[in-house]
Amino acid sequence: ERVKDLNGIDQIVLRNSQGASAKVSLHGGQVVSWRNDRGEELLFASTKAKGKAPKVIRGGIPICFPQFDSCGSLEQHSFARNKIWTVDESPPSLPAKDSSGKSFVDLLLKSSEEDLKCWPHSFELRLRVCLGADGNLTLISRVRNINAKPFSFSFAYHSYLSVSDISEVRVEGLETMDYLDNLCQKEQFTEQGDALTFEAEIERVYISSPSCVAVLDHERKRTFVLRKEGLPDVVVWNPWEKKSKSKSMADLVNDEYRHMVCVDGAVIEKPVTLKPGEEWTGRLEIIVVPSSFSSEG
Ligand code: TA6
Repeated sequence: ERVKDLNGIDQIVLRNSQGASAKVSLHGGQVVSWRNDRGEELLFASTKAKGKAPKVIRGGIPICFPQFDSCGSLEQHSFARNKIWTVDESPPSLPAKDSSGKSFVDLLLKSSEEDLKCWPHSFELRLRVCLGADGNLTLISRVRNINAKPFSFSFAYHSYLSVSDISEVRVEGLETMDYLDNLCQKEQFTEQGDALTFEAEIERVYISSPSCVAVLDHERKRTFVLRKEGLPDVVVWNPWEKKSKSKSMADLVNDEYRHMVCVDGAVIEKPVTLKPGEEWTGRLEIIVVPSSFSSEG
């Protein structure tokens, strides 16, 4: 069904027959909520964040396109997440349910005159958000170049996962992977540990990472398994205390940083180049499994 947020912007609510739900805002095409069949919220959202247009709430899964971070000429994580998207009516009406009981919505963002001023490339970005009959969340993005010349872009599903306490979180699947450390001028290192744990601020881009990464929340006996296609990199970020108190993180209050971890399916190190008419697809599926399965689980 459709509801409205604090600013009167439409949100689409997806539900499955088990009672799980997801909520997608037309503001940025952002998944702002994903609940399991017990109604537990699986994504982090800052309590203070009030979705002020054009600022998005801090949390959920912002879509970072056509540029992740501020490594280019555009603003932090660029503009797709600050725009108002539309429901893509060409597929079946929303929220569609298909035979397997999954519920999905198709959203569309087309480059506007305003966008072309800061990023002179005509594109269509289609996002399908799907809540499976088993409660899993799948996001499929398709970027099409409808321009007359090639363009390149980076992309990330900036996923704020809700965790009991960051010091109890382990990330598996990135062992021995090379990463760029954004806290050390993006210098390249190799992961040594058997799993990534958190004792301080971390902001890393793991390059050519495996298709499957697991985020284990020890206290809640819950593991998020992220399976990705077309997204060769993984961003792992937690601001820790000092950065979370900085001006740029004004919407992270008190010790909220302890209850979130960003593990983003992304394509950053080698941006995608599309010729006119070409299309790229980036697919992320997040599965929640009980207890501390390893990433092979
Ligand atoms: O995850 C990497 C990062 O670029 C961090 O540097 C931090 O700025 C964060 O993303 C910011 O995300 P936000 O949702 O605040 O735009």
